[in-house]
Amino acid sequence: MTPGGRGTTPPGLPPGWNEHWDEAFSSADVDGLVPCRVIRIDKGGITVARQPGDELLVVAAKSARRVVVGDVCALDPEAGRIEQILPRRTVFERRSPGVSRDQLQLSARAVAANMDLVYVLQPLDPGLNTMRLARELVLAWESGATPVVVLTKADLVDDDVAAAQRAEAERFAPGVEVHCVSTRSDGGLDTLGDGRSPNSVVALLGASGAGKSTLVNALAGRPVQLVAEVRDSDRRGRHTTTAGQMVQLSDGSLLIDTPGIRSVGLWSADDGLERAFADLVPFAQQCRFDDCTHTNEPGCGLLGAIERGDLAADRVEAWRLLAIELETLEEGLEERDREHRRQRNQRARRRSKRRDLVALGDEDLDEAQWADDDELS
Ligand SMILES: Nc1nc2c(ncn2[C@@H]2O[C@H](COP(=O)(O)OP(=O)(O)OP(=O)(O)O)[C@@H](O)[C@H]2O)c(=O)[nH]1
Ligand SMILES: [Mg+2]
Ligand SMILES: [Zn+2]
Repeated sequence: MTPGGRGTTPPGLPPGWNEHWDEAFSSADVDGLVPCRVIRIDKGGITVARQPGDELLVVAAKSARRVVVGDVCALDPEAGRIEQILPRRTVFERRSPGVSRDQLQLSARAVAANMDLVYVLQPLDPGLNTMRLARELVLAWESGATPVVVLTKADLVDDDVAAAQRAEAERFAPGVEVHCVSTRSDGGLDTLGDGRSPNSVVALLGASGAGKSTLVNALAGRPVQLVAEVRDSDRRGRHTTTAGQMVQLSDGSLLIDTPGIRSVGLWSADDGLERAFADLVPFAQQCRFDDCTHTNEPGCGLLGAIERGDLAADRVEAWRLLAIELETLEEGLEERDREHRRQRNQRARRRSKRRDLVALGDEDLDEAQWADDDELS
């Protein structure tokens, strides 16, 4: 925890502690262990807080190696070792970095846990990217937390431009609160706080340069995260934040800024997709064909809704692209599982062949080896 943070957590308990964690901790098998919360993960290791203001560098037992910022854990205080991760209430997961959609080694990586809200940040300058917003909302919903859209850098655009982009964001985020903020003029930061209750945990999601760390610093009222100028040439960020960190605000709420959640590769997110596109779902259910691709079929509920003006074409297109991406991912996962099973069976067959060979006399060996080669070819 960053020194100076005043929480509403009772003394002696980790930041963001509440009845849920009380119950979860007391029903876990934690004899001799104490509760803690992971507040930073960087090259130096894992830092936890046993109470607000506390910072302790620890290690993790093998079973707890995959801790992420926000995790609530059981700590062996003598050994300085995390023994257990308590079940996560929400978790932000994304596809592992560097793994493309069509490769077999698909895997998920958790990057933040136990948040109540996800602030989805998009800068008003250079401007809203609705496709990215749609994708980020899918991920935010999928985490189990509630998304809030935060349009940043309001001081860089005229009011009418901000209003138009806000309307566009609302169109792409039905049922989600949308805020325009500026950290330069303090604009909108107070109303953003109205949605947080003491002890609520907020993760920040957004592209590099969107202003996540600047927002953390502004809300914390002190420089707790590094900030870098966006490049003038292309207005892109520089991937400044290299460690995940949880910061406590004076109202007791906790913010999580992690480099892992600025990039947004979808990971199995069917529920998230349905939540983010809840406005489309009733129309999709009207399609005449179960395997409708919503591109040219007669009796397509979505195309009909576009024609009647009930849905916007760009919104349906965003949904179609994300749905295809998820489907491709699922197929990739199935393929990966099939491949794993095939390799396992092959290894088992080879092992049993080897056992047979040992049991056979020398003169039978050649023939048996030929049989093995036949089978493999
Ligand atoms: N004018 C203006 N600039 C802002 C505002 N918020 C952020 N910036 C600038 O945007 C740039 C990027 O901000 P960061 O907070 O580092 O962005 P980030 O999202 O944390 O980026 P990564 O750590 O790379 O993921 C910095 O130059 C900030 O000063 C704002 O409200 N107004
Ligand atoms: Mg940052
Ligand atoms: Zn259809």
